[in-house]
Amino acid sequence: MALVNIQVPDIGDFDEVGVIELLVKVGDTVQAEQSLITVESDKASMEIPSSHAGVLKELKVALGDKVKQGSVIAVVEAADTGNSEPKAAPAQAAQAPAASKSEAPVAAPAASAAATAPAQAAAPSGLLEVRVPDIGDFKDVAVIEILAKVGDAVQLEQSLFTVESDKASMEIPSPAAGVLKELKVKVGDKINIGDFVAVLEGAAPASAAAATPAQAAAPAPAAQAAVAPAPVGAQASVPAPVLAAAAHQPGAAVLGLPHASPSVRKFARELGVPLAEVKGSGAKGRITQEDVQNFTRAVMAGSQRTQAQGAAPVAASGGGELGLIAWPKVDFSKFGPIERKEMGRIKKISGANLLRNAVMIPAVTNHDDADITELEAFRVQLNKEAEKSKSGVKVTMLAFLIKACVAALKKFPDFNSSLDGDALVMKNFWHIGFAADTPNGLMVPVLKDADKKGIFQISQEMGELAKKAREGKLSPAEMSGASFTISSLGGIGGRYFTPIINAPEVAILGVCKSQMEPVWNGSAFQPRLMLPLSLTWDHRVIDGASAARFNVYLGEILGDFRRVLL
Ligand code: CAO
Repeated sequence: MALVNIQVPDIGDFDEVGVIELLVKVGDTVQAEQSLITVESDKASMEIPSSHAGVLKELKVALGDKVKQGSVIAVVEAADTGNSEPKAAPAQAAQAPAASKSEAPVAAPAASAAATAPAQAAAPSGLLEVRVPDIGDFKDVAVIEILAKVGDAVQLEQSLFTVESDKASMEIPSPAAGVLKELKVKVGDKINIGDFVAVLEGAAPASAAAATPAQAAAPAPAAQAAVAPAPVGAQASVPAPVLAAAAHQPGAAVLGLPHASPSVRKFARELGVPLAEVKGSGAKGRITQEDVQNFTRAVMAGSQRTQAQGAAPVAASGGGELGLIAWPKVDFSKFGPIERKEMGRIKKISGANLLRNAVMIPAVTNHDDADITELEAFRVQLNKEAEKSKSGVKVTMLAFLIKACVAALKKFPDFNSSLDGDALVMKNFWHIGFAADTPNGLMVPVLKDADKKGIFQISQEMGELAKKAREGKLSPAEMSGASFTISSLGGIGGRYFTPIINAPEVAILGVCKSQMEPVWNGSAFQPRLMLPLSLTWDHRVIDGASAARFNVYLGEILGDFRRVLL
């Protein structure tokens, strides 16, 4: 019996990764290769295995800690040497994780893999053959989950399906944005590098791909894909499979550790769903996104309780939970003809996010009106001038609203923050998301650095982003980083509504259609163009008085736009 430090092995180019899951506790008997913790970067999640069998004496990391190669994560009182002994000598395994590369959580194949990676062939008709990228040394890996269906508009890097070997599970990403015309694999199929797995139509390979089609369309070598995020510039053209569960050994299954792909794990974490309590309906009990959604629905409906909630009846819990009755299940066909239509992927994803945000945020909405009579006249004049000069940039009210919101956010910085535990993360950037109605559902492109841009530039970029959104061509980067969001229904109609906050932001502005109204000026009613504003805010961060002040200030700027300069 000897005490052995368990260190983070070679995890490739990742400098520091966050601990997102503790899979064992002190006192547990662990197997060699059994996963102890899960770490995650923005590209991959990996389980860090124990190099030795024995009893866990100490866990040296907590959730949220950052670790890197060589960090000691646990101390194991190692069992007798024998079958359970790792292949590398203990001293080596403990001191030089890189040396035992074959036992590292993610095998890093030789760089020459890039040369052998198959190109994605672009057919002349605008069809793109999608082939399996370099997935390292894995052969005949099984498809365990299909994540997109024929007809779906898929984004660049959107995962199409998940494969799993005994060492890792990976999501195979789309090498371009486009419409999925054909999916040539089904659950249970075995695939290898280079296999022709799907056809995309209208695919727009990223710019680098256009420059050198054969090379750029080739997926990232697995060495990069597995352990190192491609440099930012290269990401768009070389989608990297996301790797996880690198050391899934039979021991893990014995322990009943949840079996799920990285995206499902992330999804579950976002919703706060304990994966260990979810019953998987996929192959070999794998937990799918739908299982997580069903679990959430069941909890919301009160028919399922998490272990954390315990088995106490809701009434006895002092009302601290959502003790809702079950969702009504009605056979509508009894009342007339019906048709069942499955919801699209974007709707499903945004639905889950909206539900979480609606349930978890104590949100309040303040309604107000802004007098935009002069501003609208100015906007009309600008558009006339643009028409004459053929500059082509059309200015809508939303561009002014973005600029006005930046001014209000600067005056009331709490509205430009995010809640992180007991702290507020104040953002010194002003990236404004705006809801866009698209054939696939609601998307929120983000206009970056709105504070540094003029009305024309904002209008132009907004038009481009909205077009991309409607065509399903927005990249993940174009949809992330917002510090505040505006949802404008002004082009459609309506008076007021209560928008749901786009977490982790803390406020959102809803805007409806302006209309002429009689407004009392102290001596007479005057016809004024009034814009209805609905500001929803997180009451944990903001209070009603600040929200009222924010709306008043916004109204003052929209009423006299020169104030934006003050
Ligand atoms: N009051 C009166 N008219 C308005 C207005 C307002 N508040 N806002 C826009 N309009 C007018 C525009 O001036 C334009 O008029 P013309 O065609 O005569 O010039 C017309 O309405 C259409 O504008 P638009 O909607 O194309 O442009 P926009 O910049 O206002 O909005 C976008 C762009 C992408 C936000 C919008 O097209 C959109 O998708 N809105 C829906 C957002 C949504 O779904 N929100 C709900 C989220 S919660 O489910």
